[in-house]
Amino acid sequence: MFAKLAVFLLPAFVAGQAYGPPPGPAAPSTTSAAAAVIPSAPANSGNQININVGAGGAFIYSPANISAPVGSLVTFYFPGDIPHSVSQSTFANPCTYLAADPNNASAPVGFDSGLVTASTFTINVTDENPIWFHCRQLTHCGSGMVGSINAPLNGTNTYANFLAAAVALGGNAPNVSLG
Ligand SMILES: *[C@@H]1O[C@H](CO)[C@@H](O)[C@H](O)[C@H]1NC(C)=O
Ligand SMILES: *[C@@H]1O[C@H](CO)[C@@H](O)[C@H](O)[C@H]1NC(C)=O
Ligand SMILES: *[C@@H]1O[C@H](CO)[C@@H](O)[C@H](O)[C@H]1NC(C)=O
Ligand SMILES: *[C@@H]1O[C@H](CO)[C@@H](O)[C@H](O)[C@H]1NC(C)=O
Ligand SMILES: *[C@@H]1O[C@H](CO)[C@@H](O)[C@H](O)[C@H]1NC(C)=O
Ligand SMILES: [Cu+2]
Repeated sequence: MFAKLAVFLLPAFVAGQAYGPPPGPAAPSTTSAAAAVIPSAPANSGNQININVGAGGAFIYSPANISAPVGSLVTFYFPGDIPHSVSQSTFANPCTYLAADPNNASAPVGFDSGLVTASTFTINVTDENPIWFHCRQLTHCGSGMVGSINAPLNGTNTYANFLAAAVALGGNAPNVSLG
């Protein structure tokens, strides 16, 4: 039931997401050439939820699995010096970027931070549907660098199953070049 529901809702939830550069004055600069790193994510406050990407050199999002009410802003901090990304995928294909469909201009296109360091990237949570994402740096997704927002807590489409599917791909996870 959960699998069918999530697949059915996918176009709607993708269309409902808004994402882009970090909003507001609190976000640190992403353009300083002198600073190779930025601070780790500050504590959550109000509707602002923060996630570290690759903190301490580990190939993980911390936390990797969150719930975020509609209206939340989820900001990813990239405090380390190894390039990582936050790239939207689907439950069915955890390590495959949800790229534009050249045959369907109205098909959903996933968010992608790019492979970056010393940066932040913010997603606006505009509906309750699950959001699945991965790191598209070579080998990272297949080693378990995936995350979810509002994943179902039970049934098939849980974060635990998403993570297990990514790890099962391992070295067979697709390598993409998005330029
Ligand atoms: C995300 O939400 C913030 C605060 O509500 C708003 O300032 C910003 O423009 C939104 N970003 C996008 C890409 O919709
Ligand atoms: C194109 O994508 C839209 C949005 O996901 C979908 O509703 C439509 O059925 C797709 N069209 C084709 C021909 O696949
Ligand atoms: C499954 O999770 C939903 C919330 O996501 C909850 O309402 C429901 O009671 C849970 N069912 C079981 C069997 O744990
Ligand atoms: C994911 O987060 C939910 C709470 O939002 C928690 O109940 C669940 O156990 C977590 N799953 C894993 C695999 O960490
Ligand atoms: C992706 O690249 C990594 C590192 O070069 C390699 O180990 C892996 O086999 C590649 N995966 C595929 C599916 O080509
Ligand atoms: Cu990574």
